[in-house]
Amino acid sequence: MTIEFYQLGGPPLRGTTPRRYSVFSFRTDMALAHKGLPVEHRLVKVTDKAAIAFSGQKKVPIIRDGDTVVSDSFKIAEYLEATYPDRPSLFGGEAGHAYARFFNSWADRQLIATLFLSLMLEHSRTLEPDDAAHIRAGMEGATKKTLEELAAGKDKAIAAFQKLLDPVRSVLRTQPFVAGATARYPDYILYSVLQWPRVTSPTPILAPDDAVAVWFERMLDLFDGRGRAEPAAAA
Ligand SMILES: N[C@@H](CCC(=O)N[C@@H](CS)C(=O)NCC(=O)O)C(=O)O
Repeated sequence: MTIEFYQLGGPPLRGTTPRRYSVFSFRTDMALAHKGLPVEHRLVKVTDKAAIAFSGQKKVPIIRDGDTVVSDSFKIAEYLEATYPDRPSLFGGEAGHAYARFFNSWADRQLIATLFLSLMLEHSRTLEPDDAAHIRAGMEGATKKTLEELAAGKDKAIAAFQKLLDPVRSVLRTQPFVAGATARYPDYILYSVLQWPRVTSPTPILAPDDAVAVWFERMLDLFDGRGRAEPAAAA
């Protein structure tokens, strides 16, 4: 059965295909590709809460698999792993599941928290006016700073983000992927954290020879270049 996958969509950066820009949905997108499941993509505006009211909450990603509706990217990964055990494993067993849970928490609380607010001004400029106003109100309400004030901290935020990635650089010296010999869910988490800036801001976040940037290029090539197909802000 085809799985319906709801994520955020906005005006194309170039061409005619609407751009996708939900960081957490980039994880789900790769998780579904990893499992090789048939997917129907549904893009929704961030302001269109009516389109996702069936899920009983206001955020994406959401999947609908038959009668089952699951929201929250990590819960979706757990659902896919439990429901489709005969497909390639996202976690690689119980220890891998625990590692992915840690990695998810680290990425959200450290990586995203350090970098993303400083890119929200550029991000909002790529959206339709109502969606941009929604993002501005949400971010400024949460931080009590304007998007312009947050953007002024961009260089510092990028430097701090690069430093946070040091353990990943160390791990990538001994294995090709964050999760080991092959890409699994922790790789998709980190991929999402780099894919969002890639499609949001023309400012490079990593030097091209950074081991994490080299790994990210490999991630963009997975599943027939699924990630690379999303237009980069800098191109
Ligand atoms: N912990 C959730 C976070 C989901 C989330 O924050 N999604 C954002 C898009 S990336 C959203 O839908 N925001 C709705 C809004 O800002 O109104 C997950 O991992 O899925």
